[in-house]
Amino acid sequence: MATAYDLVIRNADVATASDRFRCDIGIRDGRIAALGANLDAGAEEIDAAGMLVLPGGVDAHCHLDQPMPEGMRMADDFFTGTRSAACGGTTTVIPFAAQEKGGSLRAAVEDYHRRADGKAVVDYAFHLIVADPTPQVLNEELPRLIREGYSSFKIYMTYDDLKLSDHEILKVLTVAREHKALVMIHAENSDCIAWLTERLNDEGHTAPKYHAVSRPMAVEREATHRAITFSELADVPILIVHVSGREAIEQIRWAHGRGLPIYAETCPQYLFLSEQDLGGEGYHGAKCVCSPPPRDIGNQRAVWDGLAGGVFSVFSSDHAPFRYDDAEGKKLGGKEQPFQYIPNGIPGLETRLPLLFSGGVMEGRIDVHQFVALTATNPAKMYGLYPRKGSIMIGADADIVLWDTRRKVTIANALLHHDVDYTPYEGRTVQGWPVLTLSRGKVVSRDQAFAGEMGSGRFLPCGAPQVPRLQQGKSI
Ligand code: DUC
Ligand code: ZN
Ligand code: ZN
Repeated sequence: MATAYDLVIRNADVATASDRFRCDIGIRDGRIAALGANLDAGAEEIDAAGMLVLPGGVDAHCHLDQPMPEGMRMADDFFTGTRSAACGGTTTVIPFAAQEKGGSLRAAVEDYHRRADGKAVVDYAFHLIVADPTPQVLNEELPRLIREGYSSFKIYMTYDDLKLSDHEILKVLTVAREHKALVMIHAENSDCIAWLTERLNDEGHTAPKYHAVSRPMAVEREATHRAITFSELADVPILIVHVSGREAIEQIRWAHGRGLPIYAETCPQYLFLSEQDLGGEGYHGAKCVCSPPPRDIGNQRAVWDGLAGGVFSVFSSDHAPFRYDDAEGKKLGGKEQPFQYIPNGIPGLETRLPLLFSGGVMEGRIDVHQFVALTATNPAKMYGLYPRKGSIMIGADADIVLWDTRRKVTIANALLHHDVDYTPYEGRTVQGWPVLTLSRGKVVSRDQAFAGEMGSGRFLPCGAPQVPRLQQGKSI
């Protein structure tokens, strides 16, 4: 007998960014075909009784198999990275196709497709990284790539091989405004970091903990304010990525008070790690070296308040995977390095959702709707993937996660599915875990084990970012 659906999830307690309801979910051809009571039989059925059913997570800031400077290598490729995502309840990832200075953006995109193709196990889109905004890039490559579905790009105010001058940033923002793209900004003042680093080195301070000293909040605050000013001058919305604490938040609140369209992202490391973690025994602090660095407990609280109070639109992992005990990772060249040479970044794709669910929803700091908005719906909207991704509704892809809100898990690297040899969250117990993940109606993880298939993930061209002021698109 023909069945109405390929799969029916029965007795689902569904939460979206706005609603909570009980229903069965009928899935056909990888999409949600029906939401209702007592749906007809499916070829397969899953009973979700007792589980919370949420949209699959959208991790809009993660780095996978990104080409690195000579001698350095990211630990995760598109297979291990997206496997880890799936096991942590994330069904869409948006990593970065990075232009090299002197290179073409188009070449970076083509290279990145080769890296993803046949490997990803969940769906993926690409942000671009614009490192060399030549007239050719600004006038031809970027407009064309935006039209083809690469509608967001990151620019850096620091890192010698990536940073843009203020003048260049304004030119990139002008293109974003004209062609309706969203610019993500890494806001730290490069010259201040260089000067502080020199002083620390002169005093013989080279241990990992000095990474945080070389990048204090003032450095992030100043750059955040400057980025806001550029957005105001160019009259275009921006998104400030990986906001770490109070001082940058104050600038963003100030911008909101003036009605400026400044969006902001934060990440687990600013809620669950602190500068103390960089000061661990020996070289172990290198495991938590990322930029901006984790701050202190008071700043963690400020970030929680920002999440609860609407300062932040997006919560991403900023998964930037480097192995610890590895000559291409944190021990670059096979030895312990002065802090300024330690590869920046920490793993977090798989732990992003459980950490926020536990610390946020279970501990009452945010509600489940905010959780879904921050981790799935808002990033899908902001990066032009909604309504295909980011919610549970008829017509959307069947990217669905069953959460066991009673399950307690003590995080251990041995349980995770990335290819990194540590997690900064080792030993931390969380309550609430994604026990079943569906990507377009297919099970990709079950009970903390990978159950998907290499290469089943598809590339997603992004539409125009759904960011109000960008869509109005008036010209100067
Ligand atoms: N910025 C990122 O966005 N990710 C990793 C490191 C960094 O500085
Ligand atoms: Zn960054
Ligand atoms: Zn990043």
